Amino acid sequence: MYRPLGLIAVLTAAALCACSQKEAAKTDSAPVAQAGAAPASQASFDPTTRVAVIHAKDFSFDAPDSITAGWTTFHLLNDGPNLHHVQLVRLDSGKTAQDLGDAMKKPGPLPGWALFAGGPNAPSPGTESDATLNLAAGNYVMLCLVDIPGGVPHFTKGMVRPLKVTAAAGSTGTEPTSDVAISLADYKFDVQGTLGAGKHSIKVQNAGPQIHEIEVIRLAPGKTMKDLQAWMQKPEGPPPATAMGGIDAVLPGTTAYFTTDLTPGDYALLCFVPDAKDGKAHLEHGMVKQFKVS
Ligand SMILES: [Cu+2]
Repeated sequence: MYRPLGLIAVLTAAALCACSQKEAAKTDSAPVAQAGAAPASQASFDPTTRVAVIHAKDFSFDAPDSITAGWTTFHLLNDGPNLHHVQLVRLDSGKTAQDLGDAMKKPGPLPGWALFAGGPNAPSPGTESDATLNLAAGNYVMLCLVDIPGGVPHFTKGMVRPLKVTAAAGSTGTEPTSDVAISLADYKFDVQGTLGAGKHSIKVQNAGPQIHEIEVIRLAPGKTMKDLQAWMQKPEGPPPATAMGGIDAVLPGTTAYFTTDLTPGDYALLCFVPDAKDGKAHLEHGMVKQFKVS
């Protein structure tokens, strides 16, 4: 296991956050705004539908404390104002979130007891994403690795929360059906099926050998990947793309599902996971797939 967390955070945030310096400034006054805002978000887990609802905001998760093992759909609502996601990490060997935090402060690979288990990838503020995962029983932690504003990962500001997955007494859910399959490999997205306009259920398989993620972005009208890359180098002004979710980093051999609703426009699939060998984001190794929806 490698140590991709910081870089994922930097790149994901730089590339996808709908926040600029303006947003960062706004964040300072967020507690005031939130004081008069609508009732608190409601997290839940319904063992019948096997849907877990998670709300993310600056800087906390509202989420169920426990779910049962099996296929579960994680529905993430980003209440903003910044970009957030849910990276699930399974903690084996009795390790805790505190142990993980300590391990992440040290250089070098993450210990083998910390297993990347996916999660709903980042939707732009005010939007939603989902991920359907088949989780084994165990102790997990939910993290937000986004580090805007200020370059400090959100998990260090409170976006870290334990999730207990208990052995299922009843239903372990059903594996979703899909109309599009995307295989993740070093370093490409192999799409089977058609990413046309409309709703899709997408099956994601990590064919390895490294961990990978998938994030769907929609380019703003008239913007190109070159604009996005330039903006990533120097994030000034509004981002030239919006974030539409996907599946957070998963181990090789993992199958997960997400849904998306595509409208005409220019899109890209991206993997920001830093490479095991040189630390560069996988997208710099070519793990970018652009497509057009007409
Ligand atoms: Cu966050």
